[in-house]
Amino acid sequence: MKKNTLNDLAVLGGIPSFEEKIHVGRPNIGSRERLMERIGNLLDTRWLSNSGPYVEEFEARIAEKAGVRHAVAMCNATVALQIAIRACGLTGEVIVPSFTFIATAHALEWQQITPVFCDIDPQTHQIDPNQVERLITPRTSGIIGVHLWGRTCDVDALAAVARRHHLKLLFDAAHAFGCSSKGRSIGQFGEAEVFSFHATKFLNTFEGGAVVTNDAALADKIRLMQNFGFRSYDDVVCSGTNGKMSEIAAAMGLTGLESLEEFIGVNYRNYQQYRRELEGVAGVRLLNYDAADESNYQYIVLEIDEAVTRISRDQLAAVLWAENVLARRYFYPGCHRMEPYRSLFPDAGQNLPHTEHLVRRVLILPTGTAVEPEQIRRICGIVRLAVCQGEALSRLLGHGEAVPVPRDALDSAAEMWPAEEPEPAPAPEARLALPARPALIG
Ligand code: T4K
Repeated sequence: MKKNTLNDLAVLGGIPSFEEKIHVGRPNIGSRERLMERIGNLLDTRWLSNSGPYVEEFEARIAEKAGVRHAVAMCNATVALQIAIRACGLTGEVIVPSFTFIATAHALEWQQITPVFCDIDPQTHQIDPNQVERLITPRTSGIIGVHLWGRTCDVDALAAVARRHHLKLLFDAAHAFGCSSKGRSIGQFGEAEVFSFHATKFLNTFEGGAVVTNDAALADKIRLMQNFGFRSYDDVVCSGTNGKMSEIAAAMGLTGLESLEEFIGVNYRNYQQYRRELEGVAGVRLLNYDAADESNYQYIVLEIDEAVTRISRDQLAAVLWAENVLARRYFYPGCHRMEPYRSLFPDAGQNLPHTEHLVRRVLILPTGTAVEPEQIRRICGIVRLAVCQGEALSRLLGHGEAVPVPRDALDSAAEMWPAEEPEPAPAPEARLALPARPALIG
């Protein structure tokens, strides 16, 4: 149903545009037949984990795609980051952007390393290499760049800083599998790079990740560490943990890899459609992907300039949630404003003006193979209506710190999944209530 007036909006009592929730990060699923065939094989052979044939094949395919010599598949990217950090011998302080998923910072803090938060370039959202250099102290042992949204950070500038100060350089490439920078695939930079294959990533292994590197000695160390330090039966040569990827995860990954070009193609098509449909909506910027680099186009990133739209990003999020479009505020409020960092570094925000500004503007919209062009058309129609009538809508919704997300959308994680039955429009008082679970929208 096309929405023409403010009264049509569900947040003001209209019927939600979508009966089922439209998610950011809905998994791409490749060929079910191929997956079931692989699962059948692993059940037949009874080889479920510990470097089985699917994991070995998956590692070879990942290394090939990233153009590197070594890939070590893991149970998720957070553990992969922890292991890469430890294997590189990072200690003391490590410089990271605050504008990233919390796992980047936690992977350091988890092993008593202090994350030192760096600001970003407001145009690209990537870590600012100039500020990195200013944050170096005698305790600094390394830098972790993050290739946010599948765009790449300034790898050359970061490498130059790392070289000048004899620092280790790692990349959190959780978003950047299949991407490239100036003709070189992501995976080839720094000491090592870490991919995520979480369910919400465009290539998924249910849960999963990988460390890739060209350094044979480092790869060997990482492989040992992710298997308790076992060199061979009964021979533990270093401290380690359990970071292994399971065979069923690798089976999913191999199946997804067979459809990789299709996934990227759909993401690209969706991105182009969002561009077209949101063109000319004043105050709404769609982050662009540099056509000179390869990308997986897996995030649709809007920036809402409230000075122009007159409606805040949070109000727009509430409008979309009421329509059952679960747009996300990644990575609000910034790592430095989450615990334990908020208490450890209460003044960190003073050095992070661009991050502080951006976390209040960014809104991520759904894409991937689960989203149809017709749904994108309707989502953009809602954004256009809300922004074009921003001033009036903002007055009706009211301002405030609270995100006016329908309570029924926040009551439980289970309700994040598509409802069997269409949900009734929320009662007016519920619409503007404090979210019961704020963690679900940030
Ligand atoms: N570094 C960076 C820069 C990262 O972005 C991440 C992860 C990491 C490191 C760590 O990687 P992993 O250790 O996870 O491999 C999600 C993902 O869980 C997380 O992997 C991802 N980044 C982050 C950006 O997004 P949440 O807290 O937003 O997840 P959740 O449960 O709210 O799900 C997002 C949406 O996806 C929901 O609307 C529901 C939908 N969904 C989710 C799952 C799991 C589905 O439709 N199906 C599903 O199976 O963190």
